[in-house]
Amino acid sequence: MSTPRIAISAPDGDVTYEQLDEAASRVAGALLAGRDDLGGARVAFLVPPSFAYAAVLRGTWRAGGVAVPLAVSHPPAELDYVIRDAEADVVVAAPGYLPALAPLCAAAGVRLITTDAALAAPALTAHPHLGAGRRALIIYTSGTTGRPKGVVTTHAGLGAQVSALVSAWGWTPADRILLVLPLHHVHGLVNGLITALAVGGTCEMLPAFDAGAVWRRLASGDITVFTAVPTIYLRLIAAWEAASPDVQRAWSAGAGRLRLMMSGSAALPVTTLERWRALTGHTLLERYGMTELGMALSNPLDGERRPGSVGAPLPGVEVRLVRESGDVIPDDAEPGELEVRGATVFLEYWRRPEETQVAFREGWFRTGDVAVRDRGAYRLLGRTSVDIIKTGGYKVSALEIEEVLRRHPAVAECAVVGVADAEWGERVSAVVEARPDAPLSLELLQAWAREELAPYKVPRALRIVEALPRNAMGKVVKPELAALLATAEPE
Ligand code: MLC
Ligand code: AMP
Repeated sequence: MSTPRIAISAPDGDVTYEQLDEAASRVAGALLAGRDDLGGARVAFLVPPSFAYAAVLRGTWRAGGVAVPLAVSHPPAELDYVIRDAEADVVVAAPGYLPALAPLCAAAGVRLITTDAALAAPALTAHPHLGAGRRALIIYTSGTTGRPKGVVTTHAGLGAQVSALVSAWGWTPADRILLVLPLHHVHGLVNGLITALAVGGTCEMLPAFDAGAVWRRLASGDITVFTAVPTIYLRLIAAWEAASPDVQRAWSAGAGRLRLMMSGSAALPVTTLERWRALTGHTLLERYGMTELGMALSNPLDGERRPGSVGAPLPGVEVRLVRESGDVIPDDAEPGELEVRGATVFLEYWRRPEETQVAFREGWFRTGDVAVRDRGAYRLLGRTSVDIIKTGGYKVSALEIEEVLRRHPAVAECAVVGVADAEWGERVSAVVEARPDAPLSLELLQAWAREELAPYKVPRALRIVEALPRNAMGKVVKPELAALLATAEPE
């Protein structure tokens, strides 16, 4: 008799596909609470990386619900925003998060259940029919218009995203991915968890990123696939350099046995790619994606992986480059905005029809990323908006942070930008016009912002100025701020 396949290996145990299936049916039963079909009701859930997380995700779908993963790193203000914006029908929480969520759910009038209760419910026996066009997932992402928006993907869209990855990256049931990324974004959730489960592989989850723990697991010989953001590779390189020569040898040899190591969510510096190759023998496979698209461009599994390039369109994905005028760019070498079309593209921004409409041009999704094509492969050059920051692989809206800072009593006006940073890619930085008679320091402002914002959105560098640089129209000139902040030490 063959040993049953392990679906999830996580801090709360190793579970087989059969056990996961049974657990998902219990969660579905708890969510439905006697109804036949959730009919697209939103199920928000705050669950750390675990078997319970996968059971809630699958249980939500089995019951006909739309999964809205909440971020374990977010303070109550951001959780409250998502629960309300998504108009969640129910919130499922790991028991440790009850104290934070109970008051929010009570105030919003939303049902709150624990993962323990959901996993102990009687298993559902009859499932609602799930048409592929039904909404499956809402992931919140920042944009250039204030507060985060919910990106809605259907079951068909998710299926197309996963199929593209399985065929491009050669996923098989023999794969075991080591997952250390947060599960409220597509990199960890779709590329990691959902794809591994879709092929019948194993998803091994660590509770959070820890460089030593990751190296030990990479060196174990059990792992076949690893994916991370550039900041994580830098942390792993730093840990390797601090280790003894024996440990270094063991780690390098073990990591060299994986079949695939990938980087994405932010630009991979060529120096990081080269250092990683020297340590492990792997040329990281860099790819480009977005919450609205899943993955769109990728270097090849077999064949030349070009440093500094994000490769060619994945199967089923069409891309084009467009001038500001809207003309499509026919040739290599001329940069333009990257636009994407295909079955992987999201359905809509949740309850934001106007923002959904302007995000598309002639049926093509406008990414806001500027790229150039070179012999069939694409290189990213930047973004069309200075108000989008990528830090540690997280997308952050400068405008959202400015709105929060402006509420501080000592802040007369402020402007937030991303400043290039070796560790984080970009670092969230602020220039503030302080009120003349009010005391202000980085610590005070950070403490203030931490109440409202996730840690990666809190400004790390600050300049206090008498007047922000403005143009003749009175608009703050952000490029000038970047130069000012580039020389500023954290205060
Ligand atoms: C955290 N800190 C930061 C920071 N984030 N400082 C500056 N800039 C940032 N961005 C600070 C914290 O406040 C804290 O400071 C200290 O660093 C440690 O915080 P932490 O939360 O414990 O950070 P850490 O665990 O070290 O996290 C680093 C990380 C994490 C790289 C593991 O950022 C991460 O998991 N990033 C992945 C994001 C991701 O998955 N993105 C995918 C989006 S999908 P103090 O002072 O309190 O000690 C997407 C599409 C695609 O982009 O293409 O994939
Ligand atoms: P998100 O909205 O969090 O899904 O982030 C998507 C954004 O991440 C894209 O629009 C790009 O700006 C950025 N991104 C993703 N992959 C890469 C990459 N390989 N290189 C540079 N930027 C990337």
